[in-house]
Amino acid sequence: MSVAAETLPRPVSTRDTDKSLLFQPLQLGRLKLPNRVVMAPLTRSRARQPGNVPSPLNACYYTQRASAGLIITEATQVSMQGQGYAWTPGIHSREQVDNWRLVTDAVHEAGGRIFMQLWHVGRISHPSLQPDGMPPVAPSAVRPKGQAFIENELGQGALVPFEVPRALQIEELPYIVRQYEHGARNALSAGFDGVEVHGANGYLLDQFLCSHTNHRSDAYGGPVEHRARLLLEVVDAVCAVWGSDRVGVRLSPMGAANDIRDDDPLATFGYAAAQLNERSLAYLHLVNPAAAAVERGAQPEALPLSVLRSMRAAWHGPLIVAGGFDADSAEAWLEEGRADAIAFGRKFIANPDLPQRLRLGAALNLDDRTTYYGGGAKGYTDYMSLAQEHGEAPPPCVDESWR
Ligand code: 8OZ
Repeated sequence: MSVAAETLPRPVSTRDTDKSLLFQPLQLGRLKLPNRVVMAPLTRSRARQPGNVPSPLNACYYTQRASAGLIITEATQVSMQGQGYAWTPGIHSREQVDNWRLVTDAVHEAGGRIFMQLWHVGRISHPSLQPDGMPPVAPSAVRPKGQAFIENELGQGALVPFEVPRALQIEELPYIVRQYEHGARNALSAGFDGVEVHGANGYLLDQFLCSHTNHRSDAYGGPVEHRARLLLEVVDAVCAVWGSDRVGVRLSPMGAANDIRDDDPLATFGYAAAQLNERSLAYLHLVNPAAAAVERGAQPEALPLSVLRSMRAAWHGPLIVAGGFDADSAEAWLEEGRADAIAFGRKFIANPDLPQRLRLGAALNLDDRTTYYGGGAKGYTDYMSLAQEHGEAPPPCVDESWR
């Protein structure tokens, strides 16, 4: 997109954007990012049905955001068992792979870079989303507090209480690793630039990692060396497909999403960071624990930042941090060396041209929470770029027939 500078509003920020670290390039494994404004993985529940297949509308949404230093896709289930919400896309069927190819081609054509986030939800699911209506699987049979988001008989989204998951037997764990490996292979054939293993936010790998959800007494439970084993086996299997310099991992130290909790986050996440460091991955991606604490209404404690500091010390590669950043706090974190790139979620939902807006200090569109999950173009592809607001670019694609 090209916009004559004089048609744009004057920057309101006093920041010197020429010196801004957000707009310095960054080498991330094999990939060189033109800026450090990363699009965070964002569940939007708009895959085409039946089959949870990416649609041209999804391709339009990602392509609109191709100016991000890196796009990380919405969490994408590696198997039917890995699905936990209505209408999320998968990467386990031929049709899904073929249609993700349309997304990656369109993003590349627009000059962007895109990693796929590989996902297995574990217990954060519901029998209605599982093969043969089976209970969801987990490290231990511990029911999460809260509700699952499913599709009801009328085809609408509905919240229903979680049920007790089935504890995986140790003999089944190689099959879990194979699901991720299969997803990783499929992502490779779909033309992605790399993959991110979703080890955050209370899903399967986090359920194994954290003490409150993992009550196992075998080689995958108990001490942190055991609880981290599945995560590391998955990462190693995915690296064998992609090469470690095209693999990132996302963790959420001290997160509370999806009823997750760990007794000793400093030890657990310090160990995970040190083990991942040995694998020379493209990046580590953290959900800022302090932002997570604020989100759940807790006082921002001192501990979250010490967890972050200890992970930064143990992990020597590029670090992406996400969670409630604005232009100034993002810049400050980069300047202070707390992170190498910043991931933006909600701001990217409402601002397809977020890097340009941040660079110019332009006003940001506000996101509409009521259109986060499910539906079509509304609240998805109809947010305007600056160029569109100024009549310098065609209006956004909102063709509902694409669904
Ligand atoms: C919000 C709603 C549904 C899923 C995550 C994949 O927290 C998610 C998610 C977020 O990582």
